[in-house]
Amino acid sequence: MHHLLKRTLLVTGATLLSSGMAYAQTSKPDLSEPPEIEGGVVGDHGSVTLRMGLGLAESSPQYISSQYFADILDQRSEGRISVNIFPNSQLGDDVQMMEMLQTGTLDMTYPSSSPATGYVEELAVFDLPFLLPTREAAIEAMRSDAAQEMLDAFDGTGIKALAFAENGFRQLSNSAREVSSPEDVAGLDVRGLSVRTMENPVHLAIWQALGANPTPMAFGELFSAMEQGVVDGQENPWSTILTSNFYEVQDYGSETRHVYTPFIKMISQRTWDRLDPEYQELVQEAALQAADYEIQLSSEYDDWAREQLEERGMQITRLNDEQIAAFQEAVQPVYDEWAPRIGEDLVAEFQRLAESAAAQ
Ligand code: TK8
Repeated sequence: MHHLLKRTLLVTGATLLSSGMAYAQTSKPDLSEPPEIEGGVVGDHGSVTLRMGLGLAESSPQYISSQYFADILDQRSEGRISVNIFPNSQLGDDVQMMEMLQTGTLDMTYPSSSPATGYVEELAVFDLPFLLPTREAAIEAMRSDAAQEMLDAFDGTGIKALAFAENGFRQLSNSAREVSSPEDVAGLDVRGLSVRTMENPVHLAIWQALGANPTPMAFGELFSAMEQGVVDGQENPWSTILTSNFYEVQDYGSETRHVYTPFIKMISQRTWDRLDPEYQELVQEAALQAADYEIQLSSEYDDWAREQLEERGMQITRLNDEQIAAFQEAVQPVYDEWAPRIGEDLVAEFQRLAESAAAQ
């Protein structure tokens, strides 16, 4: 759908809405309630206020699960531990907020694993394209011993990594053309798509292998870059494309599911070291509970967000097995380059976990 037509429809929709004639647009699906908060009240070790910076919007699974995290701490400390959440990248982007944890100017953040490979390079295993084809495989991988070793490997960086959660399956969106093949990305008689990537070398390699012109960029700059035509497209889960309003500047979506990205719930080592051991135990437990809830929310968002995007005018192309296979073949060079650098054993372990999840 041409973006001018879509913009007309949006204006029409807004007019109808203001006149009360259009249906109410809910901001999120009918989400599961968070699990009952279990566990007793911890001892009184003083009052603590934790400042947490998030990249995504208040309607995102990332924010909603962080509220649950805050509720657990509040209830089990009788209000002595409170969490102030700052969403929408208002305190900075993933890289900046991780640096703020290192200096102690921010207490917690919840970035994607991809921009954190500078701290723990093995995290790049999650960036290998099509490695984790299902949510079951991704959960097996995130809850594996190998994944825990990656969290532990943050020791000494000034960041304590508490738990993996779900950002989700990444999908391509763009404002130039429908894409259902690597040739559509590269453009045969037109230029290759300019695609924003996260600040991560494997993602850069993926889009180079597909013939795109990739541009690493902080998430907080992405909307205006697309609005101004600095980049044609980007890639994120449907729920992010919806809750960050990317559909306003992106006409086409392609269900590539090319990478499953985790989030990592993190706390500043300086903040952690100041907490009483009983508070530390509670924060760690609450982080894992919030991470499990976030995975549930994200799975509930997936298909609903795609339908919402189509209702808002995005033309979304679903890819069949042969079309996915063409993308998998085109990005094989990424494995040739990066599997040895990440560690063949770790890659093989994740492939084994993915196969065992598929067999269940
Ligand atoms: C939000 C980011 C975002 C990520 C990206 O802070 O940068 O595209 O997928 O969700 O972590």
